Amino acid sequence: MKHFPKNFLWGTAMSAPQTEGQNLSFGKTATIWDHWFKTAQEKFYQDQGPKVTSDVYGHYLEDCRRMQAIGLNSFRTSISWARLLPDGKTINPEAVAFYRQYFLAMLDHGVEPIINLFHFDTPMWLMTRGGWENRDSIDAFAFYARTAFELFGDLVDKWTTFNEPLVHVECGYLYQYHYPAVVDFKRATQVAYHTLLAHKAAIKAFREVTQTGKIGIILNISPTYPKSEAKEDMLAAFRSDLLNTRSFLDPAVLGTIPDELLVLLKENELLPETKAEDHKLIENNIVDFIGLNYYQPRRVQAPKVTRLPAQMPADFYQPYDWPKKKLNPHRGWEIYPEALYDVAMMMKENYHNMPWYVSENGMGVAAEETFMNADGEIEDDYRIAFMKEHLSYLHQGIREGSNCFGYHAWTFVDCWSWLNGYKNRYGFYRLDLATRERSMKKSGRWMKQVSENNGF
Ligand code: BGP
Repeated sequence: MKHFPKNFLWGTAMSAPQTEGQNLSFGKTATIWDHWFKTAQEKFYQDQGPKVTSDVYGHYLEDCRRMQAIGLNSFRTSISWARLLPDGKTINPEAVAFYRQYFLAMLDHGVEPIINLFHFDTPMWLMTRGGWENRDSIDAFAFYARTAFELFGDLVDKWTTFNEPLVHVECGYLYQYHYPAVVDFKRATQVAYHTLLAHKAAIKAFREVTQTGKIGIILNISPTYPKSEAKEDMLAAFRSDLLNTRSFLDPAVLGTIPDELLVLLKENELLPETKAEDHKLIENNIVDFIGLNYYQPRRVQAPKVTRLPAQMPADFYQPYDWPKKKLNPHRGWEIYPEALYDVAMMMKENYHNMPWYVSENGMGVAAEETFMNADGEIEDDYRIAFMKEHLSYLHQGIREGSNCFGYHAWTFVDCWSWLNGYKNRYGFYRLDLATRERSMKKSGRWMKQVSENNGF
């Protein structure tokens, strides 16, 4: 039996744009996703867009009951910025009523809310002004954050600023999976820098508004493993970690941007525009905790040819296809649970053992109906095995002193996944796309036992 620490958080994560529905009603204005679906619908899997998603707007009360039914004591979702502040300035009373009822329903069902402010859903009113390339985005986000803390601070103790801030940067400005789908390394670093400052400005606002709650940030973590110990491969791995991990984790926890990162960006003419006062904002405004989303490792090797200045991250490191890898063929991601132990040790050794939790981990599988038994239950034994393995390595890290306080699975009810629509399912509950009904999967029953026993 593997026991987890007392008061360990067992829960799931979701986000506003992937679940709420009512995308252009009750006062909400368009985000980049609503706009992109309208203008480039063919990019989206089976034309599935952000309009209805899982209709949490109409189901949140029963959903909170369902969380309780499988023993979950916590839950992360996000507020939609474009719903709360449809023009960036004016508070939408319908949004306030909705979120208050939603958060109250969580509390009534013994589920602690962890509320995130940004999950890839840039409002269009901001995007038409240049989005995160515009320095005004920092103040706009800080105003939104302060408004949310003031409106919901009596119901919410744990907050996070951004979910995976690097993802909206790389998908929007390098790899074309998010709007505006441009490819420009220099613009990407500017967007990243403003995002970092927006995070810091939100922490500053939080400390001014409240003395009681806790605030953190959710980062995607893909620990880097080099192909070999050759100097060139090791350098590639070091640079990958600089760009993909330390770029946000160091400033969030340590209050510094790594010198090596600044040198690398400078050499490659990629430094963003900055102001002298930024330094103080970055140095102060340290988080209380970190959330880490872990799905897959990153295996790299030295690039065969390098361009100077670099045009893409591939000029610093290239993917290495490890022949022994275990693969989730649906999502195309490697399954490597061992990395969770390495992540736990990284937090302990390099980040003052700051409190942290696994804020997402899970397995997306297509055509799950093929695993449905005669009673209509999805027998997702692969998901149970996946989580058990990951939890085992996490447990080892905790036993060795890493300060991890929870495990949140992605996700609660199957949700809409950006360009992939409802292709890959992740939930403890299955979503019927025709009726929006939810039904518990075998993994939901399993999770109930795990949380009841605080281990397995
Ligand atoms: C994370 C995101 C989530 C979610 C998840 C699963 O990166 O925070 O929003 O989507 O990945 O990935 P996907 O939906 O791309 O399969």
